[in-house]
Amino acid sequence: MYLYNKTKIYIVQGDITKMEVDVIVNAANNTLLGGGGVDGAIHRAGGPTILEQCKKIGGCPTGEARITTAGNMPSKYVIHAVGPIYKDGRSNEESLLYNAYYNSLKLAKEYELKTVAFPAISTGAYGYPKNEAADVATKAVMDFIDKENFIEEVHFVLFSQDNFDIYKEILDNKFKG
Ligand code: AR6
Repeated sequence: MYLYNKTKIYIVQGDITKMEVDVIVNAANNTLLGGGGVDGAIHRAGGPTILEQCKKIGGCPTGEARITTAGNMPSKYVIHAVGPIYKDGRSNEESLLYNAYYNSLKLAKEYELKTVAFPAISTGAYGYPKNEAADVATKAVMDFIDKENFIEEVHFVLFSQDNFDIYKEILDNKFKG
């Protein structure tokens, strides 16, 4: 655990659908109608009420986020955030990924959700290099904490060992000394 201002930041290796937090974040696509990866896992674990709500919302632009309840999962809500598809690193990917994290936390605050779990958005099917994505994710979260004193816990839930190791190295470095 890392303590940043008053917010606890955790890195966890595992399945985000199992997290007992107020809200888990999904790595969704513009349609919000489900897909593979963490999106598929969330819709499977949460059940059909999530898709029903997503259909009513009607989509989400890249870099933004929308909220539904969490169906059968232990969390209360799901924030569906849309990260960028990685092209060449010069197509606004960094600010779109940053915004996906930052806007998710804004929405969590709006709904008074104090404990939040994130996956590594865009690092699977969307091909964002994992190291760079982890830099952006940790920066966006820490910037939000700097500006808005609200979130109590942020959990970065990494499915793979390599992504866990990347986050550990980045956070150890940020917090050393
Ligand atoms: N818990 C936590 N992380 C997971 C889980 C899980 N259960 N399953 C996979 N991951 P991806 P993207 C990790 O592809 O790159 C979908 O089809 C995975 O190892 O899920 O943002 C959507 O509908 C990877 O590190 O999301 C979109 O069309 C990370 O989650 C598209 O994929 C993100 O991989 C979005 O692509």
